[in-house]
Order: sequence, then structure tokens, then C-alpha cells
Amino acid sequence: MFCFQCEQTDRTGQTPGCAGARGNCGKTPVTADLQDLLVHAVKGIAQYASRARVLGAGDDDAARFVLFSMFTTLTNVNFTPTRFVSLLREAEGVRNRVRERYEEAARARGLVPEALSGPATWSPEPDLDGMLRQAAEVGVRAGLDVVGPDVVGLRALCLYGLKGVCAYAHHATVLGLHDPKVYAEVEDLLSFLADNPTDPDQLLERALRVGMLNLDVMRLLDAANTGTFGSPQPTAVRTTPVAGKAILVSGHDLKDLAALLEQTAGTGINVYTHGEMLPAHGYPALRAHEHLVGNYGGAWHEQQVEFARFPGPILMTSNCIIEPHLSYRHRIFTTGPVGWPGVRHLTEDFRPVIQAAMAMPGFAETEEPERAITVGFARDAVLSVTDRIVDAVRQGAVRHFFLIGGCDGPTPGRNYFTDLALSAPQDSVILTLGCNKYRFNDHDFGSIGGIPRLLDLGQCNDTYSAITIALRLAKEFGCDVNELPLTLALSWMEQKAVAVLLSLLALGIRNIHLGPDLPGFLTPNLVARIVDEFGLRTVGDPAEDIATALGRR
Ligand code: FS2
Ligand code: SF4
Repeated sequence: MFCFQCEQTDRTGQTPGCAGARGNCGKTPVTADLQDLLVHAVKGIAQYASRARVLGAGDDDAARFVLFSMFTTLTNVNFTPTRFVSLLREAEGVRNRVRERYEEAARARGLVPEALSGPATWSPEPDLDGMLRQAAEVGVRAGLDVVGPDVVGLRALCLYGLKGVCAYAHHATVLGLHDPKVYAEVEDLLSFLADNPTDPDQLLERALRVGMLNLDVMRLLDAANTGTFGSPQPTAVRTTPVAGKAILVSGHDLKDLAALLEQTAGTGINVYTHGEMLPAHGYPALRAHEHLVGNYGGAWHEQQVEFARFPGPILMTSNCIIEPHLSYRHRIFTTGPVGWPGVRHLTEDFRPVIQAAMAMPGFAETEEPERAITVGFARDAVLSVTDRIVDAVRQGAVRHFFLIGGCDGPTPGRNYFTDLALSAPQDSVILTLGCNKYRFNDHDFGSIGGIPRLLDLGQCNDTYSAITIALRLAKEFGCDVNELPLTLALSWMEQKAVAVLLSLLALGIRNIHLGPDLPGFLTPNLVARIVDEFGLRTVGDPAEDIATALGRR
């Protein structure tokens, strides 16, 4: 096992990477190795799929299999070895189908089909031991001795960014939005990686292409979410429990939440959001369900305490799951790409969750006084008051914007983001995105001329909102986005955040503060290059960063 894809990676050795008996996320070597092998297998699918698509024989089902498979390998998504064995066997069948389509399409055009090598020729060994032997050859550091750590790091940057892209694209596809151009680009980039590229400039150029692709995907996901559930509106979300039976829904998948709300309608069960599901309350079609009563708990890393206390079952729809305590293992369920060994996995039919809720006591009483936090300041809500925001800036009432986005986590270095928000001057506005807002979203930041000082744009999945708002403000002020009175502080943990970072770099956005630690897969050489070319900054002292931000105007 060797894995350095997330911020939690083990940093106690000479170079960062989880390589022991278990990753810091709880991933076992068997799961980690099978994930590496699945990535190898989908590269093989992509080698044929990209060529077939050029010949007009694209296979969108195969593309969706690739998206889903890549999603299962993200940090804190799926820990179940048997699930990966099934996916690996399925991958061989998908690859065979795509190969036939490619070869038929080539012959139909009078071409001789290419004889591909590398992942395209892979077939799973019949047993687990054999698969693990195969995995040992295809890990993320394969070829390190030959190509060196910089090339390995750049390949990892492309791959991890692509994993994030695939996760976001999967969320869009489950809501029925498909874009063959996105599938084509995913296949092309995976096929590129299958060839073990060694040119650092080309790899960096492809990493930026991953970032541009992610912009398209985030636009698609935004359209999927708002087209299905309406544009988020500012909404006060109750954070104190209501008496009655209860189900908790975590992760990002709005479709799963909608299905559960429909299936629980009329049962008397109250549904609560958790973690990244909090912004769901802003969507008109979701908040129309009166039994979506509130949010319970905070960011993902608090779940072992919060789930143990919650008096009902829990449904995990996407990242981030961590090892369920025995106290609640019998009443947590997974769906979609998520998995944990021994935890019941459901597909669309959530009756077992409902039965578990009916068998449990729920909350005995309604907690008073009621507390609430406000969500729902996505692009439409913010852009509808653009004139007021622009006037507030021109009149000096709003001096600066701090966009504090990304992942939360348990490491002490993440206090930077809390301190940044709490120390931001009173004449500044704080925009949040992702699960790190839980560090400070129960704080009363007040308002400026009727504009709340804390505006939550949504999940990490809603980065398109943030980018749209920044570009619109730049247009209103007639300046480059880098000249706006805006500081971006990106708190990263997993691969969706890598995709978002690549999007921001591809857009030419400079001076992003990234932390709490830089990605372990970026070598000092690569960090130096990215800092030099893109002005990327690490997080520093919050007071100094605020002073610098205000002085830069
Ligand atoms: Fe948070 Fe975890 Fe959103 Fe990340 S719930 S860190 O994977 O996707 O942000
Ligand atoms: Fe380690 Fe992160 Fe990989 Fe888990 S996902 S094994 S914590 S680097």
C-alpha cells in the first residue's frame, strides 16, 4: 500500500504517504491496492473509449462506469474490498465491450484497429491474491526510479484532479445531465495517463486541462441541481432537534435526499441533514418537504460522536464516511459510491432506513430555545443583489471579501480558517463553500447595510456559484478577477478540492491561500514551480494574511 492522495496523509516519514498497516483515513492495504488496480482498469477502458468516441462510437454507459469507479476511490468514500473486486470484474467486461465497439468502428471506416498496450490489456486475476499482485505493479508511484518524483507528482496531480472531476460529474449524471464532451475529455485525460507520460510541461498543461474540464463539470452539476430542485434561496435552518422519530442524511447527493424525503412523506419521521448536506435546505423543491426539519451536527470528522448520539438511523450518500463505531454500526446505511465493510448498502429503496427509524425512539423533546443558521446564498441569490453589493463596495461600507472554502478536518492547522473568519474586519464579507464553514457558521457575524456578513454559497460541489459571482463582480467593477478586493483561502483535504484548485489555477486566479498543508504528492520542485507560475500561497498567520489582503487593494 502507498497512498498520498489526501491532506491527512502520513507525514512522519521522509516523504509523505500512508504505507503502513492502515491509512490515516482507516483504509486497509487491501482496499488501497484494489483502488489502485481499479484506477488502472478504468485507464484501460479509457484507452479504447477515447479512440471509439473519435470514430463516433462513444459508449456513454462505459463513461458513467468510469465516473462511478473513480468516485469510489476518493478519500473517505468506499472501504469495502469485496465491492472493489466486483467493480474490477465489471471493469473487464466494460473494457471488452468498448474494445469491440472501437475495433468495429475502425474496421467500418477501413482502418486497422490499433493494438494497444498497458492498462488496455489488463485482465483481473481470478482470486484476490492475484489481484493484489497485479496492484503492486500499478500503484501511483509506479516508475518512480525511472522518471523521478516530480513526474510522479505531476501524474498524481492530474489523476487526483480527475478523481474530483469524476465525482462531480457522477453527481450530475444521477440527476440526468450528461455531456458526451465531458465524457470524451475524461476518457482522453485518462488515456493520456495510461501512456505513463514523462514530460513535466505536458503534464502541467494537462493538469490545467483537468481544471478547465472541472469548470464545465461544475457548470453541469449546477444546472443539474438547480434544474431539478430550483435555485437556492436564503433559508434559516434549524440546528436544534424536534421531538419525534428521526433520520440523518449525510454526504452531497441531493437526489438521494429527495428520494428519502419522498419515501418518508406521511410517516411522521423527521429528516435531518448532516455535514455537506446542510445547503440542501436552500433548494425550494427540497425545503418544500415539511419533515426536512433541520441540520444535526457539524463536519464529517465529528461523525463518530454525533452519529452515536443521534437517536435514529443514518444514511451516507457520498464522502466522508469514517469507521462506524459499533454503537451505531447496525443503524448506518450507505448508498451510491459509498461503502464500509459490514454496513448495509442500499440502492434507491430506503425502506430499511425507515424501518430502523420506526424502531428507534427518536428525539424525546423539542430543544428550546431554537437555534438556526442561514444557508442558500448561491449565485442567483447573491447576483440578485449585485447592485447593492457594488454600491456597498464603492461607498466603502464593504472593504473586502474573504472566500473561505473547502474541506474541514481534525488537524490543528485548520484553526487558520477559523481565525481568518473570526478576525476578518467588520467591514468585510465572508463567503463560505464546502464543509469547513462548520468551524464558524454558528457565529453571529452581523450584517452590513442589510447584507449578511456571512454568505454560504453551498457545498464544495457548488464552486461554480463562487466562480460565477467572482467573475460577475469583476465585470461590474471593470477589473480583472485578481484585482477584486477578494481573498481566497482554500482548505483542502480530498480530491474534489484538488479539482477545484486546478480550476482556479486554470482561470488564472492568483494568490490563493492553500492549507493547512500542501499536497504531499507535490515535491519541493513542483511547489516552487506552482508558487512561481500561479502565485499560490500557503496559509500563514491569519492576522498577517488579513493585513496583506487589505493592503493589496
Ligand atoms: Fe467535506 Fe468530505 Fe465536500 Fe470533501 S464532507 S471533506 O470529502 O467533499 O468538502
Ligand atoms: Fe492516507 Fe489519505 Fe490515502 Fe487515506 S486517502 S490512505 S489518509 S493519503
